[in-house]
Amino acid sequence: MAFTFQINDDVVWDYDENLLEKADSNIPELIETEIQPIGLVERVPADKRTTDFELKASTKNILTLSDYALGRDESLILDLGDHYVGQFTIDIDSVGSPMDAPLYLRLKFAEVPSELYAKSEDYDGWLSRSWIQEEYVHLDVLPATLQLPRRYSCRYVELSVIDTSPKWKASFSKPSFRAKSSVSLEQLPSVTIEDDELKGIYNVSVKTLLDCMQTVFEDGPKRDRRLWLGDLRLQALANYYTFDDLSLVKRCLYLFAGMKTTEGKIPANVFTEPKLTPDDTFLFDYSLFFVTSLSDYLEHTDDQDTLEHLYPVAKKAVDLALKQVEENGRLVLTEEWPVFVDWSNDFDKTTAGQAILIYSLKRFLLLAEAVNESDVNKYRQVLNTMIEFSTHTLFDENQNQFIVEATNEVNVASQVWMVLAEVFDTPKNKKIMETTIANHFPIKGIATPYMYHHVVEALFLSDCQTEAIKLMKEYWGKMIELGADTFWEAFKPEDLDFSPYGSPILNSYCHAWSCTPAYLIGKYLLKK
Ligand code: RAM
Repeated sequence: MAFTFQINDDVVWDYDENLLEKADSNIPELIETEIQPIGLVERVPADKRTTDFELKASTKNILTLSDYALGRDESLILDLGDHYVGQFTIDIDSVGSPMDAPLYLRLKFAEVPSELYAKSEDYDGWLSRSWIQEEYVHLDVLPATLQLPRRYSCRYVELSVIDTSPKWKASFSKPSFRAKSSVSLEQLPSVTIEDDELKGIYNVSVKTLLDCMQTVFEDGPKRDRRLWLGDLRLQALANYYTFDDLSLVKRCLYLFAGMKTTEGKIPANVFTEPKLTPDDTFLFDYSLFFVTSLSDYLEHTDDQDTLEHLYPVAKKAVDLALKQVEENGRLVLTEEWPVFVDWSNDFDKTTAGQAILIYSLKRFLLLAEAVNESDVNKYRQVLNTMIEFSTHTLFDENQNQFIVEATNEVNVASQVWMVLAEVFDTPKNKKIMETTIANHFPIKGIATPYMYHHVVEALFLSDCQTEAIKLMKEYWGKMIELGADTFWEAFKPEDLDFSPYGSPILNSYCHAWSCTPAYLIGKYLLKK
């Protein structure tokens, strides 16, 4: 089932002002840090590089930046030394004869080198090209301080002079980047990770999370810069093991709870600017992740007030999802409310969807028990029927794998989500994962760290720790090998140019759902 743009303009929204007020009372104050570029870098010619993730240090010195005056078609690339999210300022002057024409300048902000190699004009994908972090500016009078109003997410800033005039050139000085986040690395607990590769992965995960933590848990500070439920669930988990910023999680839970449809459907994402607005996009699994995120939050905080306020919302969301379950326990998905699972369309997601509902129902039952829900048995019964349907109809004993009922397709996502849903016990889950490894590894056709996260967690949960660590090192480690300062939204090791959007220039390279090694390492490998 594919998912691009959804336009559901017939939706009737139910705003709960009390819940939204609670969300607002937890808006964090952002921490700002002034960053200066550490150097200048240059592109590497195509015949001298193996991937578009390569740049080389320039022979020019950042300390004498103002000496390198630029005329028509000349450019410089500033390197901030790490990935940051914030605002950019630079002083510009003219050198030479009087300034007899405006300066026409292009600034490009890139999270990774490949964005600098990509030509914006060639972009022809399905998401808006307005996400490309690029500005064209005219300056009529120099000297001037150029202070760009937009917030950027980047490591590199390219200054390209489109034109000055033959009589003068533009010279640049005092570049500065005001980085922002709701948390600081100083808040991290001190952890000892002996294995250097895992330590590197942990550090990049934490930086990814930090850069996505703004006034909400953003999915990606470059794009889409908003709160998505599927991302929130994983960020919150990683946050519990790292920054432990509970009020930001609380804020985000209240935002979703305060903006649902009248039937209780929770949107896949919400906007907070210029005012609180739910997006008319709905994903079956994401709606359920409100319930699981609330359960995770409760497990971590024991915040009974929040449970009391948000339980009715969780219950309505579950009731709505259960309307799609047949009496025999089969979940029937629809095109109007698709299940996401991964950006790949190479595999069928029906069985994974069934497992996600079981996984969520189990967590809902914990909430229901905590509030002494009178209908708790009704939910237990549906859960049992769904498990029975999964173990009898969807599990093929001969193959030792879950299938997709309509086609008999066997895919990784079905096994992984059924293991996470724990429809079988650990020894049986272990055998399922061993068969999955034997038949499907090295994995192909999975497009995101989001789905890889679930594979790794299923391995940990089924007692396959060695394989879990191996996969984490191969997948997230490969991004580091390619130069990642923060982890990416989409990454297919077998296809480095992959993008769900038609061009990698639109991909986000600091993406919430890829920060989970911090959680996986924290939960499964570090002693508490
Ligand atoms: C994209 C974003 C977001 C994700 C959704 C499904 O637009 O990358 O992170 O949750 O898709």
